[in-house]
Amino acid sequence: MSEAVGTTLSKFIADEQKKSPGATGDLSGLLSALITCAKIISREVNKAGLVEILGLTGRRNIQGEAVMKLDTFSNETLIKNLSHTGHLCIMASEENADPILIPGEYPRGKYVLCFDPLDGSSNIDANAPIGTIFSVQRCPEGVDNPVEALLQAGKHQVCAGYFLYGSSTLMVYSTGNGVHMFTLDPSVGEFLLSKANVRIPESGKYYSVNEGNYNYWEPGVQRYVDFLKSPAENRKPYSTRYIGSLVADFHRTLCYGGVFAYPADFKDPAKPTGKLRLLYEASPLAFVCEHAGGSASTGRERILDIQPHELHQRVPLFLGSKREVEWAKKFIAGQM
Ligand code: AHM
Ligand code: MG
Repeated sequence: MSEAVGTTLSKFIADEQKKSPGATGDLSGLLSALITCAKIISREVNKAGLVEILGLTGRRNIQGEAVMKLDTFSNETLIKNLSHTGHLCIMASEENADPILIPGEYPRGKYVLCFDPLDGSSNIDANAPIGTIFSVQRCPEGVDNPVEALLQAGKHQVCAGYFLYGSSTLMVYSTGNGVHMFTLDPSVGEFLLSKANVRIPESGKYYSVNEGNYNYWEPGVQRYVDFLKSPAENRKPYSTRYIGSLVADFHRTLCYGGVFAYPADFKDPAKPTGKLRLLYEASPLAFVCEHAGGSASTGRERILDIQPHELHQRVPLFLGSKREVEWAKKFIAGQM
């Protein structure tokens, strides 16, 4: 396989497929349909400042958050362009309360897809980077009800990744064989390989967290963040970087190392919870992060080991370089 910078994504996927004897081309077909969706979303995101597309639709999504028009557009683009492909048996989107069934007139395929169609959408009006996150699992044998197939632990993912609509549009993904990064060249309309086998640094100098929640964190998390920003162990204090767009905050963490965290908070003292969703956000990014040599944990449990019990389950998340995620676990366990 050529890993030369500039290789087209379609060739890269075809070469990857050749490495799996018995591959039917279904996953390659699904990825290629996803890539087409991302190109359409990218085009609209780039146009957003030019046309009257910004603003609230006036309805709220099932998480109770304001839904921007581009969220709806991205969600509909994915559903419309993936339902008929014959590669999927079911889908779930962060924007839909219920699973998305494949209409009866189309063939059912062997994969399950979960996605966050436009992560970070509260940043659209400020022109900050936003993205699409996806996770692919196999529909297990003997599961008659495809809804059950959605609730699988993240370690069973066969592919996960994201598209980042920033100063350029990127795709970063893994099928369990390294993490690879592609950049959309708008002049040819193709994603070109920008970096094969991306590795996250063993440690970094940035921490990325919404520190406005400090007073609602458990003491172990407070002590962890205090530790990062103090000049402990003969090192400089960590610097903070926080966009508020998970996919962009994670991408920076992947490139430079350090940690992204969205810990559980006690805003509702009876029900401490994280904010980010297991199936659409934490699990796919954990898959990418681990395959790049990093770690992903709730602070107590490996993200990829969590058996989901509901579609829109939220989890605490510590994601990034091994050293900083290990420290988080130790502070939470009271060992540091
Ligand atoms: P969403 O845009 O899909 O609702 O995602 C939630 C976003 C994440 O992108 C980001 O990490 C987080 O919410 C930021 O939350 P907060 O504003 O509480 O810091
Ligand atoms: Mg999101």
